Amino acid sequence: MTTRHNWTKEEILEIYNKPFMELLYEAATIHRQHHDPNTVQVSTLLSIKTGGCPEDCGYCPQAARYHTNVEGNDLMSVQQVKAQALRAKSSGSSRVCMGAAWRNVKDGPEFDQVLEMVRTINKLDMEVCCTLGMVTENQAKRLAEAGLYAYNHNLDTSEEYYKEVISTRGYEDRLQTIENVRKTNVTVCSGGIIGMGEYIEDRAGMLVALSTLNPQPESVPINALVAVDGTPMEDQKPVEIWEMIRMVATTRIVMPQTQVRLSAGRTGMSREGQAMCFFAGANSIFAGDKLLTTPNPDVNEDMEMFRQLGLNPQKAFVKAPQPQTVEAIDSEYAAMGEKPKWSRPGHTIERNEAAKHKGSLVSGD
Ligand code: SAM
Ligand code: DTB
Ligand code: SF4
Repeated sequence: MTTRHNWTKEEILEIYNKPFMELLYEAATIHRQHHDPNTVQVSTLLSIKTGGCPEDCGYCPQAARYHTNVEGNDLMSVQQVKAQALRAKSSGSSRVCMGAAWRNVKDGPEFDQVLEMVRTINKLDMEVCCTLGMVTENQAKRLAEAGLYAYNHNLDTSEEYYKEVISTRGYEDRLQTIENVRKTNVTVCSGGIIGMGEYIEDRAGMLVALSTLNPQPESVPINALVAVDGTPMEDQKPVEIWEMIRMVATTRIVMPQTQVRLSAGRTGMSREGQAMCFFAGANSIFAGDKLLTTPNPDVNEDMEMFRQLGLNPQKAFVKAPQPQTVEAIDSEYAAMGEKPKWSRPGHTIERNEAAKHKGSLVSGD
């Protein structure tokens, strides 16, 4: 079967709403045609710069404006990152994903330090992924030359619902960053979150946006919202496992070649539930005792689950070759004088405003 890039919302909704057993069977069949069903890619998350983010993403504990218990940290050192990457490798991880609570990458010493982290991890023969917010074409190129394997930049939800979740940037900006990464050899990791109060139509809308990209993202993370106290979404009800399985299965069917990543929210899922997700086509996970700031299953528990299910961690670089580090000529980039024009829609989102003021009312007595 060839990969289609013209899925419609109606078609995707029809798949999502199929009788459960039909959906599972169809997804599992497609999964087996394209992947080894017993192999799961394991990626370790590392928050290299935590908290203090200027954005207003309604789900995010790292947004400075909400009153969460996240402790902000400066950028980690290259040595700290190397030590963590070695630990991750010894526990069976083939990829390290470094996250920064930034709106976008800014050229300068901090970006240079991130480039050095990328070079260092690539030299350990691990796949390196970064999620640093919006990047320009030049920045994507510099990351590629440092040896970056993947860039994570989520669409999060449908274009329509995005406006109700974030006001400090637009959907177009997200798509533009993905396009910038696509101009390099770096693979694209882009997915979203379910359980933010969206309609099923929004889930389908997000899958339309992702599956009509050509090529489709090599990796699609499906996160279940982790509702964190102090964020505008603190009261959202947890996603039911059935919804997660349906979302994974539908993603697998419309993006047969992609690695579907069972992402945030695994601490709330039973082993049986996760096994159903793997059966429905999930073939990668985020490992590590923490995601970026919230809990994740213990690494040993995950390894025990793998043993129980007969799953094997995927080796590094089986899907795409190891990137070669190219000596970057920084002056060339400086001469380009690139000035990114990221948007700032700035409309008002009631629940985001309320969350911003809530903490000050409590502590302001
Ligand atoms: N600042 C960068 C950005 O926004 O692209 C990178 C880090 S950001 C934390 C990466 C992704 O984590 C978000 O796009 C979102 O999909 C996911 N995420 C953040 N908070 C979450 C939460 N509470 N529950 C589930 N996923 C979450
Ligand atoms: C993704 O889609 N999920 C990961 C990764 N990409 C960077 C992050 C999940 C973050 C969950 C909330 C937190 O731990 O702060
Ligand atoms: Fe900042 Fe990223 Fe969190 Fe949004 S999701 S507040 S951009 S760290």
